[in-house]
Amino acid sequence: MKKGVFITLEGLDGAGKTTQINLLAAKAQALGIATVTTREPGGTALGDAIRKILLDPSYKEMLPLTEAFLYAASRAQHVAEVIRPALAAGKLVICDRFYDSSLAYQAFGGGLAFEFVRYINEEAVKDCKPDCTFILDLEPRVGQARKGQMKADRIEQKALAFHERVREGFLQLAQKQPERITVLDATESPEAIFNAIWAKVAPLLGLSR
Ligand code: T5A
Repeated sequence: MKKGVFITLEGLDGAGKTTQINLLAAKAQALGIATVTTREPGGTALGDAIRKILLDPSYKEMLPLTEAFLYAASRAQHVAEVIRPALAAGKLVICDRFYDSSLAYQAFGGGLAFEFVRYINEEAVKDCKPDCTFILDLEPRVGQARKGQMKADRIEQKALAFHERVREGFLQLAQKQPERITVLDATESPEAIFNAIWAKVAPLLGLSR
């Protein structure tokens, strides 16, 4: 069924995902490639409503389990409404965070059983898996410093140790699936990072670099 190309960007908050997604989408569109950019949590009306709940700092009591179900719920809706139809139409889909964020944040960071988080997300996405994933890796402090004075959301307010575990989780995921996941040094310049991303994405689009 899948005809398009599905790319995901992952990493800690402030790693530069949005910056790279904008560069990648602009390049693809300039080449005439039909492109959809989207994000998680969110990407649909229901998903955006779930996003508000998930990131609202006033819900301090939210259990890791509640969090995991809400991210998976947003993802199921997103796959069905946006990602799967766009791929079926042959489009390039670039998504800011996906499945791997739940494994890194809710399992490695939040301490939920890895197999449980994997299971509910397998149910959410079924066969709709990324062709290629980039993890923009950096120290949590660097990402937080980049975000500067912006008001931290509920996840960003978690302790530094949480974000260290998330980072380690992302790196372990990349070690397990090197054919899909590429780790990039997020402290390089945006241009250097983009060149590394394009070198992997261009062949997937049937283009030479
Ligand atoms: N979450 C999400 C889960 O816990 N489980 C899940 O399953 C999912 C899907 C989402 C939160 O939810 C959590 C993770 C998150 O905590 P969000 O608002 O979507 O929250 O936040 P992020 O995805 O983290 O997005 P951010 O905007 O925080 O970070 P980006 O997009 O990675 O970074 P970007 O591009 O906005 O850049 C940040 C700053 O750095 C600069 C930019 O100009 C900008 O000022 N910058 C660079 N500076 C130096 N060198 C570079 N190479 C730079 N690239 C960008």
